[in-house]
Amino acid sequence: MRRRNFLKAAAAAGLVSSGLMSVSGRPLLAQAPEGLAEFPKGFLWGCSTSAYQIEGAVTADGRGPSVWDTFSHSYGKVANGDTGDIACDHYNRYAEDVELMARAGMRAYRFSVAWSRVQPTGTGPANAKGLDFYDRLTDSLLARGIEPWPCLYHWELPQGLQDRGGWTNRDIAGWFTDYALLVAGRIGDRAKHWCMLNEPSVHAIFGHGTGGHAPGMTGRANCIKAIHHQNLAQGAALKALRAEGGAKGWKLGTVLSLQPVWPVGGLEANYPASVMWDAVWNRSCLDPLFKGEYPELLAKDFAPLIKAGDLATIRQPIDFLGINYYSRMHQQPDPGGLFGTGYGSPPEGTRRTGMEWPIEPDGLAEMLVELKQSYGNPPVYVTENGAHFDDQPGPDGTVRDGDRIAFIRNHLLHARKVMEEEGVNLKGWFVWTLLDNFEWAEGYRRRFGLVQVDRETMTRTPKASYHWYADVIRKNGVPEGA
Ligand code: GCO
Repeated sequence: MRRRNFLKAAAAAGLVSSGLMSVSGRPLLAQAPEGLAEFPKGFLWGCSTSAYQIEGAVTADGRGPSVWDTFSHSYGKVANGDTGDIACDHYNRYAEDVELMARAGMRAYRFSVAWSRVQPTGTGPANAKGLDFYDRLTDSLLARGIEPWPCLYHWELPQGLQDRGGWTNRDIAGWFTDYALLVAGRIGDRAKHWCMLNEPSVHAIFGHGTGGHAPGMTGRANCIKAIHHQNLAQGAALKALRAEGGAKGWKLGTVLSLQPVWPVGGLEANYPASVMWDAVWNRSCLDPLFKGEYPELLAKDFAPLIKAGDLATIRQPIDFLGINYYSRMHQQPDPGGLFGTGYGSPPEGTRRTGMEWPIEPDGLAEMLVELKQSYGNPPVYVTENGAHFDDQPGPDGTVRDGDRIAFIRNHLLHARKVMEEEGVNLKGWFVWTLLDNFEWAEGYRRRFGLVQVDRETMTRTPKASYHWYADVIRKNGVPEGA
């Protein structure tokens, strides 16, 4: 079975790395007269952010501390000692940020809700003032014709819940569901698209396995617990929201980081490591959600945690799947790694972003095809794609971030190709991200924004990529050569 998967991945890779022409030489992209790779009518264009990375105002209006407050204030955890205390001051400047999105023509905005604004210690009655912020934000988005896409959890657990074990405590499924209902009860009359979690496997791996992210827990067992309990919480919340939201027309989904995993150098010896890492990173959340089972390779890890009914709770119908894609991962054996695997190099000659992540836009196409072939071709939105490059303002103060433009452009073109050629069900695109922001353990030294933020004055200055993306939205396609 392992070998079959590998061959399938290799076939998909061949399929998508053959350039932008079909074998017959027929151009695969719809070419408008002016040379535009057009997207289908109604394709949804927007951007994504997350609360801790942009909001700041960490003690405003009764917000309680989250694990990221604790972590970023612990010595040596974040580059340069940066914290999200001020971040982009979006809490106070949200109207200006909504205006920036509107001026670019964006029609959807995925933002996350900070649980500890809503329930300062994680359980109990709602803090009305905290919810007021998301109420104001929702109204201001709708006033500019932008669909609000709230994401209920983007990694900032209330510290009060971490003190009770956080994601290693299975009671969190109930805590999360109560919280989800409070948020949906407040803005669900206007917000129709709901994302449950952001990248649960990544949160489990870095936050609970390797300890490089908040809450800084470590070990394979904690990582596995965090995966299972996030899956369970997601299932319970989906079920509860589905019961409430039928009449309100809610569209329910979740967001996973999906990155094809390849064996370093294509070597047979590295193949088991790649399959193992694929199971942890991708399939430990995909498989239980779509198939009601964990990957065979991890069955022993999960077995002690699974109680009767858990897998049925996790396997919920969803209206859409959000996928965050940045690169492939290349794995090889590493006895010191959490699952006996470790990162290795991509094929020689592969370019990299400022994060050192390989630039592999065909990996997105590969993943979209895999979702079609193995998971029933669900409606998919790319809910994050973008890049950090060390772009600096030129003498006139503007940032000409050609690398970022090329990055997003190439990912769009590869996605477009498999939409047309393979019939993958891609419905929209959310660039990561609007603003240069707090990039977790990397602090502010990494900048993914379409808009530059001056850290002293908080002045927002659109980069060249912002104007380019606005043009893509206006044309509903990627202009040739741009
Ligand atoms: C993640 C998150 C974002 C990141 C982005 C760039 O994937 O880590 O969803 O919060 O900032 O992906 O690393």
